[in-house]
Amino acid sequence: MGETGRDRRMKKLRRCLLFIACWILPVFFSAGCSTQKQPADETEAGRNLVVGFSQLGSESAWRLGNTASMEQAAKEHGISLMMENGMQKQEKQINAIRSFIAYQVDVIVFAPIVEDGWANVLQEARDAKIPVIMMDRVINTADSDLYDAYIGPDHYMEGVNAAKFLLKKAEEMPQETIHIVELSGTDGSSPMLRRFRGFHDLIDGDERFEVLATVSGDFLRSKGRKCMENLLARYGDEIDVLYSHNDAMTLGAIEAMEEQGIRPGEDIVIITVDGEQAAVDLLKEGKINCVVECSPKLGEAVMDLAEKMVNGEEYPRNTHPEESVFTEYDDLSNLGPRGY
Ligand code: GYE
Repeated sequence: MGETGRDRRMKKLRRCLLFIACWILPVFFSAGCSTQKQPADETEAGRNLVVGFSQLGSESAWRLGNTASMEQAAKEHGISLMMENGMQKQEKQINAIRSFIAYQVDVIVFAPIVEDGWANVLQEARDAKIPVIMMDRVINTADSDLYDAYIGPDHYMEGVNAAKFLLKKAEEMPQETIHIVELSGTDGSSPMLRRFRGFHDLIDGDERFEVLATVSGDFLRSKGRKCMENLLARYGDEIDVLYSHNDAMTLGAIEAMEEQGIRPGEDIVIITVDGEQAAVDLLKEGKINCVVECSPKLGEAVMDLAEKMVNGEEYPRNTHPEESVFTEYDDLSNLGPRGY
């Protein structure tokens, strides 16, 4: 029997399907499967990037401002942000990073709650060839290849800047020995360790100063208040200066002082770190003497870097945002809203 019109049409269709199966599908799938590993410019300038972000918690206004900055910047860059909140637990952060590796995100960003204990999970990320950006805090490691870049403040310099203010202020203080109490942040965290070191490196050798006590308030307002109550009970009006590693603890400490009729900023000189709105307002009111700025607005720099990494472009290993120090000696009338 000769070929009918229907047979010819079927043959044509079969050839067409064969062509699609042999040529078009493989090309389509190979492109589709490898989008995560391809430079972002081949996937439309980062629009398809997936960033896994392990935030460490929600302990302060600084932290909330940092989370908001990451979310906002991801949105602006068209990046899908998979965010996990570690709720102040290292274990939770390690689990989050493992889940990002399993998901094969393009870039991992994490804010390490403490400096030690990351080697294994970061080695796993390296084995999976996923670049890692450390944000806000640093880790302690002999193997600097365990992460690819750091974006965040220089916490040591913040401690130095706090001490510099005190050295200036001391010139006008009448006490022969200036007694300091220190509220430190989360034990083992890089801002706690480095804000401590930077401050003590300048103060400890100077015999005008005596640090009565350093106690950890875990970067929390409630603990800052509690610690200050204890310090006041123990040292009373011996205390001349409070150096606090963050604004949240300072706000708690001020509550404790005012409850006992102590005038913050006058009876006790107050030096704090972060620069959240509430602290800057108190600086303007004279209840705080010095605010060392630490900016949480790191999102834009992080997303920019993530795109560069995936694009195979050059990028700096360390990026520190510009930060200042606001003091009672400055004219603060032009200082705009802080945004955190
Ligand atoms: O100073 C504090 C926060 O790691 C720099 O963490 C950050 C610190 C910040 O909870 O308020």
